[in-house]
Amino acid sequence: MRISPQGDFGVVVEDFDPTSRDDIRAVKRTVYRERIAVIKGINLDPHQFVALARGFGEPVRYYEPIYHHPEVPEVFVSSNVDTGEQRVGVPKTGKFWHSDYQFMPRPFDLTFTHTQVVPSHSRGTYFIDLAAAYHRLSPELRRSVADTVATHSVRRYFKIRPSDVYRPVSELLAEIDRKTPPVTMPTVHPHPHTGEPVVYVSEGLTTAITTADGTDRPDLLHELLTATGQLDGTFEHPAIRLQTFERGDLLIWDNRSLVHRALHNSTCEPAVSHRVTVYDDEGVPA
Ligand code: 7UC
Ligand code: FE
Repeated sequence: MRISPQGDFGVVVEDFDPTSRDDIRAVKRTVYRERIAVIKGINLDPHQFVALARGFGEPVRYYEPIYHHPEVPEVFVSSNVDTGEQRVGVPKTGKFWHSDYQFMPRPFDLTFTHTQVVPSHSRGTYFIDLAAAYHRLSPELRRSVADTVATHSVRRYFKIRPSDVYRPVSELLAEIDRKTPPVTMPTVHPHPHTGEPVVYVSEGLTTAITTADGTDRPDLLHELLTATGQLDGTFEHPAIRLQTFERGDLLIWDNRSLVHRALHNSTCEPAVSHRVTVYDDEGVPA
């Protein structure tokens, strides 16, 4: 196996052997240090994909079944291919800055994506490193957010399911609040595996920043989103990286230090991607 820098962000992995504990350990260590690994030359069916991810942690089924692969529910399918009654997966997923399961009590540790159908252009994922972003905050802003908490909710980006047609929207919103009540975490908290401070906020899912005495501070949320680059509609902010991929690539990223945002092409070209997310109770291997 060979691991080499991708450029200024992430690594490229060649000749990875998913059955080798040593290879898995080395890739995992690299992902927690470099945030993203692109494994080249891999073609896995959904069963094999979950088996590979299981080498890194415990695969978790997404809580909403409309995303599940029909044979392997641990595989989350993002697809714009409309096959009518037979539709598999959900189109235009993650088209907003977020971290996966940021709105749940425990966000995923690692996300794996394996693109099945790659359009010829305008498909990729933007990333921002929120551990690096913490170090770039001004000392004043760092002090202002020190004792605050951030609230996260999926409310704004919950996708209407086919079964929601003709339902009153108030009933749907009540269901969202019941199944996924807003979660609160310290705005800056140590990365669960590396201990680095992470300013874990996103434009799509963070709804509020609140001080220790209970004051809502929308101004601080706005400042943090601006400082981290998440309000830049041109995507030219220096903190934003565009990760592109080709068929046979498998992306692994550290979901607790990164926010990401999908770039979906606006043409009618088919695009299908498989995803598996895991909880990693082992952490960074020695
Ligand atoms: O359809 C989507 O954009 C899914 C999103 C609300 N959640 C992805 C996740 O893993 O948190
Ligand atoms: Fe995502």
